[in-house]
Amino acid sequence: MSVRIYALLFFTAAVRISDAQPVNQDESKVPAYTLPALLKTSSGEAVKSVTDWERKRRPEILRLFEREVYGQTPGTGMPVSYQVKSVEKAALGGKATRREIRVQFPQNKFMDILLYVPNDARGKVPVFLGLNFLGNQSLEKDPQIPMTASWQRNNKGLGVTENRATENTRGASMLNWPVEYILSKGYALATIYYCDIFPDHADGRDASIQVLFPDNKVPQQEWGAIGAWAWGLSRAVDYLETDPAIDAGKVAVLGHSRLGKAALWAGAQDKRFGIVISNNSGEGGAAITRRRFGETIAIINKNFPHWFAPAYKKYDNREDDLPVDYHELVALIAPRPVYVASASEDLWADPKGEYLSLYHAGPVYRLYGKKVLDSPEAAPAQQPVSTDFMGYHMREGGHDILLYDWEQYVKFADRHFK
Ligand code: GTR
Repeated sequence: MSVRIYALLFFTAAVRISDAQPVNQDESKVPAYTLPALLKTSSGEAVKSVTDWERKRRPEILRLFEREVYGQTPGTGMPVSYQVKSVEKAALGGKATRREIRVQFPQNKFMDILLYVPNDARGKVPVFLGLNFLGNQSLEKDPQIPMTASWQRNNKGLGVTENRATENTRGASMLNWPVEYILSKGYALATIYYCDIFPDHADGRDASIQVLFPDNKVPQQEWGAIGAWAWGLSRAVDYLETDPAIDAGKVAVLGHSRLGKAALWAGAQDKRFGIVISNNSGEGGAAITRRRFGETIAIINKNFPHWFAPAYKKYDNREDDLPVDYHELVALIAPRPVYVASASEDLWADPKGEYLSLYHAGPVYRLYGKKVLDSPEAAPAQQPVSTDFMGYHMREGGHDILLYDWEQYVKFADRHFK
């Protein structure tokens, strides 16, 4: 099954639940809105330099996303150990070494990193890192990749019942993870099953890594699943920094859809991510929420009550009261390279709104002297646009991550990592 079908299950649910709140997919009905000023502090001071941005405005915006959107991410101070679970030196017909590394947290919590490194690499290699939807065994039809035992959403098509992955999921995400292509371009690939970190359902918290942080409970600001997934991505970098095959100064984090939201939030908080890529992340990710085009805050909070901090529910149907918008999430990544991608038929995620976050983050990149994307119009489908530090494309087609998307990410990463 591709991610597309998987997402469709949620999409139909969302449309049904939102009967009471019409979903707008008509550009002419996007209301007039004013974005929160990126370069003005909450006390009204103009932000004129990188120093002003880094000392005053950036921390302010980061705090607002913690308080009002994703919740607070706790620190790291806990014992963690790494255990190699399996090694195959002749994976992909001898082209790669495949390892699986268990990141063991206290209380028997863990996440398993599946790591491919090209065998013809000379020295340390840059790496793409992203969470996956169906388990590490879904990347390849290879019986040696251990089947995830973590919670999985039941799925008739894949024969998943009782929330446990089955053999049918082996290789089920191959179209989304063109492993050989990525390796052939000189990159390693690291991935983790997202439900190792937080099982993606409303009652997932008790089985998630969040139980390791019983004190992380400022009322209304408790972190949601997106915060936990982002935290897991940072723990993966902790590991990659110890791996002699990997150039941990060159980690490109990426994610599709809900995992694109997590990638952006991870990239915003943790400067070790050298490139941040959002694939069809939509509402609560790259899309400007004030446009109220496609999915809205009320819909996402209703369908996925566990994704965000409780505080985010205050903004159901009140987008204009949210003290941030998502161009500011992208701006938190500056001056590191950032890439946003949409799909032409993925109106639910608001392609135009996804582009506009990138466009409106431009002033911060300009503060750093970086060239920005300066057209307010999203580029047409299949015509990627980029500067060295900002990239965008709209793939023809639906909500998914496919080879075409990866080709653009590799090209963009090459400019910095090669
Ligand atoms: C949708 C959800 C989106 C997006 C997507 C996915 O149903 O409304 O925000 O995250 O799921 O993750 O595939």
